Amino acid sequence: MERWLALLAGIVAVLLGALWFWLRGSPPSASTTDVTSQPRVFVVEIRDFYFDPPGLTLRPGDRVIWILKENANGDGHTVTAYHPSQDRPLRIPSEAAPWNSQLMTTIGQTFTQSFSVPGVYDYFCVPHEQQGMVGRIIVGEGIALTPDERGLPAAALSAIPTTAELQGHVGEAFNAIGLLQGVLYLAQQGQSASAWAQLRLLQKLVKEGQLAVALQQQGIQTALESRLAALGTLLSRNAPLTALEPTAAQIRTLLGRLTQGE
Ligand SMILES: [Cu+2]
Repeated sequence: MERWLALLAGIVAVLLGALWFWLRGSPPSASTTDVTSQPRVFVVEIRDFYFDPPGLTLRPGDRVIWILKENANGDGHTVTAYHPSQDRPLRIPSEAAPWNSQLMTTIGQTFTQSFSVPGVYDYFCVPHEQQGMVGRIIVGEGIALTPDERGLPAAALSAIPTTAELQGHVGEAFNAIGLLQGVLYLAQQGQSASAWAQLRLLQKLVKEGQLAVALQQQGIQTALESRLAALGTLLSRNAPLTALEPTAAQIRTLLGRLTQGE
């Protein structure tokens, strides 16, 4: 009889635990998997006439999704690797395959690229390369970074983040912006467990390393952490994108303070 009571008590405890998770709204998978090793989703917004963020530092396996956000002139934008196949000098690892999104003209249109070969990747927008619409992605750690800037127009040279910037707190702030935009994208796609896991990565990023130091120097680390917690609360309630956006914009503004005037 006592064994049955113990079993019953065990079942009740499990059910209460499940109920607690359900009420809290946080997917159990997100709290049990190791969020630091899974592939991440970075979103780069395509605007008139720049990529936001203009640089990222990835681990092999990470995914980048570019989303067309602005097209005021109607001439569209592209996401195109610097490669001889595009009549440009080779500015991606020689073993990596080149890519070209073709002209994107519909707001909300996306282009996705996963990165596995370590190295430095430079890309540009075909119609607006001469206006400095370019970006740089570093994949992997401990890469010999000897940026050879031959073959870039002057406007592109002044707009492209340097490899030193990308490996410092500016690069970490760019990564945080890309991850934040990725959180919104995942939430919008209904992938709430992934959005939640990625938000935790973001929270970890602002607590550690060069980004944490830079935020402390600006006196905005606590404010940023509180906004991230607020975003987490909204996510756990499955709030619609329109409800997430104001908080995300506040986070974006705080992170932007670290990337200006560099
Ligand atoms: Cu463009």
